[in-house]
Amino acid sequence: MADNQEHVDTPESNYFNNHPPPKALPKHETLARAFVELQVEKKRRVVLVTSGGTTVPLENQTVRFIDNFSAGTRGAASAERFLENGYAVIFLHRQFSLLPYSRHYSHSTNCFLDFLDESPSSSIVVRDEYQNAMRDVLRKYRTAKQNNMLLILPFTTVTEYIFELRALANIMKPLGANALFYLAAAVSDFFIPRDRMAEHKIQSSEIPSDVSNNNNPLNEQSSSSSDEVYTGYNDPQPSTKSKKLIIDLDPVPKFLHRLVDGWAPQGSMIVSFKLETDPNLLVYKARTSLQRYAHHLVIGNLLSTRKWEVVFVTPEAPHERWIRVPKTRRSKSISGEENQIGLAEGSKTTDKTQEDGN
Ligand code: 9Z3
Repeated sequence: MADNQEHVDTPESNYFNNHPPPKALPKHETLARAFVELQVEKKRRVVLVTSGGTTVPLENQTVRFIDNFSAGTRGAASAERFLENGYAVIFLHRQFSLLPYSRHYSHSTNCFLDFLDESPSSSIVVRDEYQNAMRDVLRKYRTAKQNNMLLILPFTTVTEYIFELRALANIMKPLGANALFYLAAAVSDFFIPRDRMAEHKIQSSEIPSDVSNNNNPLNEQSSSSSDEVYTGYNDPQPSTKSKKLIIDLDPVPKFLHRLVDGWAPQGSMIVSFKLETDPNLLVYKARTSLQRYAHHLVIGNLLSTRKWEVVFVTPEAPHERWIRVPKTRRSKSISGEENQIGLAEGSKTTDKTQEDGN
């Protein structure tokens, strides 16, 4: 069976069979194939870094969508560390989220214009105090580009993300043990299946049928006396009168399982992230994920402390290792950005026990 065809009747195969692939996929596949071929020739290790949040559209012609939290800092910072450590990087990121290197100058608090000045001859120059830091970033960026070490591919929706992940894993097959998957993207757990999605913008009031018979859920799915708008429902039974939008989401099939068991090359390493907000749940959820999918490493982080501490949960002892940026290193960088754990080099580690003092 070809790796990108799903013949068996599972939630994952139904997902692929019932959703069209993203329009950009053939172009991305061509770019990725050429990139991987080059890295195989050069005997380089390749990491697929996923970064940013996936969206869940409420309408096929999307005006509204649900989003997952992620600025893309973890993914972009980690991609830089991988490049510095000799990896070629496929950076699969949410369109317009942070990118390796340019992230230092593209934050809303780090606008690149603040780093520039006009010289006496009217040329645009980098201000003196930022010269060293910017030269350093520029050199690293140029080296990565000139050596064909960085391939940047965008996604927006959760469906695009999943199609891209499967295709890229398949293209990475020739890399074998030289492939690494570093899944930092914040992936939605819920979505509206395409066959239950409104085509046009969901209306909050009823549209007369002689104006439009677009699939306004209010027109189609509810009685004219109701003020509830349903989307994602097969057969809603509205009961009260209020201006509510009620959304019915399905669980996204568990693709990590398919990545580990089939899509990823034999011998490759798979690292996933677990994001929680409740400190009591984090390690439990990370362990459960590791047991369920039997991959190599789950990196757990809490929304509120994710920039300073992460926990590595592994199948091998010590099973749980906390990595923390010491308080003294949590200063702002020259570009005003706070230090953030990328690959955690130089950070302090503790086994099992959580140290105090954050
Ligand atoms: C993470 O936990 C990332 O570390 C963050 C990074 C999204 C918190 P930022 O981009 O934040 O630096 O602002 N990613 C979550 C990965 C995720 O959604 N994992 C799935 C899950 O937890 C499984 S693959 O269920």
